[in-house]
Amino acid sequence: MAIKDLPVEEYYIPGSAACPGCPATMAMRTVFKALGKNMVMVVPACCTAVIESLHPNTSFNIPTMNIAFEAAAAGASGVEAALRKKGKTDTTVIAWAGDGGTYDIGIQALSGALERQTNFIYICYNNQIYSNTGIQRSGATPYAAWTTTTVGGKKEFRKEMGEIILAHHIPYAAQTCVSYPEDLFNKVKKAKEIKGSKIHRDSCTLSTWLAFWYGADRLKWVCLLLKQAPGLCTSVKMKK
Ligand SMILES: Cc1ncc(C[n+]2csc(CCOP(=O)(O)OP(=O)(O)O)c2C)c(N)n1
Ligand code: SF4
Repeated sequence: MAIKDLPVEEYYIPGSAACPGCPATMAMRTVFKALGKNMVMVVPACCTAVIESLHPNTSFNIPTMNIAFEAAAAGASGVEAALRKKGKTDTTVIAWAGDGGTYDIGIQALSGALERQTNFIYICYNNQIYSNTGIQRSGATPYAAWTTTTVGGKKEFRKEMGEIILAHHIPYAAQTCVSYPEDLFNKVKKAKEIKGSKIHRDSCTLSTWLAFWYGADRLKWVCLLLKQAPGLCTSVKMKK
């Protein structure tokens, strides 16, 4: 899938409150194209809750539910259960959270949802810091990185979240980088397709986890230039 072949429909529309050039919004636009209109998005406290724009305006042309910082996976589990009860099994439920909301405060809800094999796609957009509140360190911040709470450089190594996710035995987990939009598109599309085929085959439900990395904001252009810096911007499939 080349960039010129991506669907022309736009569900990320003008009016966004993101920083100009925000990689999270570039990725979101691609994810929306991969999933199409029939989706519901659940967003905890993070930059994306601001990017959406102030009520009553919105830059998302899809139903979106905002929820507390720690509750993305729990909220998405509830939305998925409600849709299933109504027989709307063709709607994709997507939880979209930052690394703070995933590696740190949201990990309990995420682990529970994965262990229950919840039928949703969870996407962590990993800028490796708490952006929305001004560059504090998170569990995803790399060793030695500067943040406002690690002024001398972070002394700890980041969590290996991919390995934690894989330990939940979910059928698909992947990571990608915003500098590879085709890769991101294909992986999200695949995540959606796996759900469909599995449901047809044995009626089980499954969870999908995707993460993309773009480096801390001040490093994002370095990332884009280097394309693939080991440990910072990776584009490898973790498990199928
Ligand atoms: C319980 C709770 N603690 C703190 C906050 C304040 N808060 C809002 S967004 C945020 C940082 C989110 O970081 P991350 O999940 O990495 O997303 P990003 O801001 O980078 O998009 C914090 C600390 C909050 N909303 N709720
Ligand atoms: S701080 Fe970073 S993630 Fe947040 S809107 Fe700006 S560029 Fe995007």
